[in-house]
Amino acid sequence: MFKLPELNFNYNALEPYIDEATMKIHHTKHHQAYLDKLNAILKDHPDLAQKPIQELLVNLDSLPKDLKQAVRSHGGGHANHSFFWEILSPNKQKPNPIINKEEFTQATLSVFGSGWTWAVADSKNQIKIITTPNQDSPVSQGLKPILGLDVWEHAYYLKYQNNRAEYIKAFWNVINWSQVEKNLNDSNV
Ligand code: MN3
Repeated sequence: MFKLPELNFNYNALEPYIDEATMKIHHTKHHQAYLDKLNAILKDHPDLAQKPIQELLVNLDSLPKDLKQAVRSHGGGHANHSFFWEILSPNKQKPNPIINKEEFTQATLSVFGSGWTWAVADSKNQIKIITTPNQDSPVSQGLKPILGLDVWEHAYYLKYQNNRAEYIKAFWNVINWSQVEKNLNDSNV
């Protein structure tokens, strides 16, 4: 069974950039919903349910056909949110210039519908900015996520409504740059 990870900070800790209600609903309702569906899908597959979620996402094609899309969506949702909570911090830190803020911002503004923006490292450890639709994980493309931003409306609508640009600007104040550094140096995808 996959479990909801605890946050390293309180729901109100990212105020005023990300509001308490959004954090609470996002963690306990949205993330939990991906988990509930993932666990339901894998109920009869204990061998798969005990693997790290990244391992399932890296090898989507090796999954039984009837599970592939469901793991992609709900497993991706679980992995992406678990990753996202880790790269947030209430303690303002010095940005790492390895990630181009302007490029990341433009990519985020370009996401049509629901999706994510990522800074990823490719197999040669080159940093790229990409976006993925829905809950697709970069690891399914063989890319290692370094930084990620949830661009689903549930991540910002309560406070920012349609103003995604303000949400992106706010995000830059709550990035856990030491975790970004850790992701960068992590040898695993
Ligand atoms: Mn979300």
